[in-house]
Amino acid sequence: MHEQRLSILKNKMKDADGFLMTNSMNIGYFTGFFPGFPSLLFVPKDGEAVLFVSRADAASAEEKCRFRVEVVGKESYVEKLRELLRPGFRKIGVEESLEAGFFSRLKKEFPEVSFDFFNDPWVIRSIKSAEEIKVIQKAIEIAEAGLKAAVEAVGVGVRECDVAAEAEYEMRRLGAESFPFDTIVASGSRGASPHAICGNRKIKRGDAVVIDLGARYRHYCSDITRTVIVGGNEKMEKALSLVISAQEVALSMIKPEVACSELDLSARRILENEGYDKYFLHSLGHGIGLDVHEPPSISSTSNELLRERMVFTVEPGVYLHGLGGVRVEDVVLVEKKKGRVLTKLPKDLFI
Ligand SMILES: [Mn+2]
Repeated sequence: MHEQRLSILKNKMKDADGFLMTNSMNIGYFTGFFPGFPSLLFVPKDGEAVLFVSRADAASAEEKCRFRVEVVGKESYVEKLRELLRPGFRKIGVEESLEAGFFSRLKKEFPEVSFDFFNDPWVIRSIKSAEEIKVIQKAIEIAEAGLKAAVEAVGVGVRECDVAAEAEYEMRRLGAESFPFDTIVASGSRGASPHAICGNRKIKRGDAVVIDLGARYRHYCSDITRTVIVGGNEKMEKALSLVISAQEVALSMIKPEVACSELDLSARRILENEGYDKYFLHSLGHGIGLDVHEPPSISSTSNELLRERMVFTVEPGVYLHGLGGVRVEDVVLVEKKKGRVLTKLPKDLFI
């Protein structure tokens, strides 16, 4: 499997002599070993890949990495790299996320080499294998159980952080390794901010409560949002049903070759009909996998096309300043002719 992933990468190198990676998720994806400390993977176009790891990672890297492992001791990564960069290497691809300090060090140490940015590792990662889809499905099941536990905990007078605690406890019990982002429980006016985490605010009657959480399982992430309206609140209920319709329209359009921007715009148009598009403050969704946010970007400015076996979120929201917010988020898999929603939790969770 990892040999195959590396050969896909090598095929994308074109005129580059090799590819240098420091991103731990990329390294994990291509080698099978997810480093806990700074590491460097060098993949020459011709020849053997080498993973440089720190002494702290040495034992587990040797156990899990499918390729040659070199332990970096007192010497620096750059010195190790010098042994590998054969004279004649002219162009090396580096990740777009490469740390600026390390990038300028590389340019200084190897003036004869041009280091060009590539995003191929993420493009390759955006197409999921059957095995990856299974693992994501499990991460989703854990998050759904967490969300259910959160919804059961919601009530008048209950603090947001107590709702989050119930969700996280349930997810941990079900095997969540960690949480890919801070659990969001944002009630009442706090919900008007799309990324409010949870606070000490006590939930009141009439509040819309946005619950957005995820779990990490065998390195893969899930990300789900549901909004619960406590007691009645006509305005927020209307906003929520509008957001649900916007999501349904976007979901119905999913199939290979559709432009990601078109999905975003289709949801935005539904909100626009009611004059709510100006309250939709973020893009429609994002790819999900080893990272909770990865390509494809489902936004109005995205130039990517959907491809079979991409997995991403669809999460329209409406945020009314001073009043509150509503958002629903599901994870979808692109199949041959349509999108398959991997999330099963019902959407209209009025209580
Ligand atoms: Mn999300």
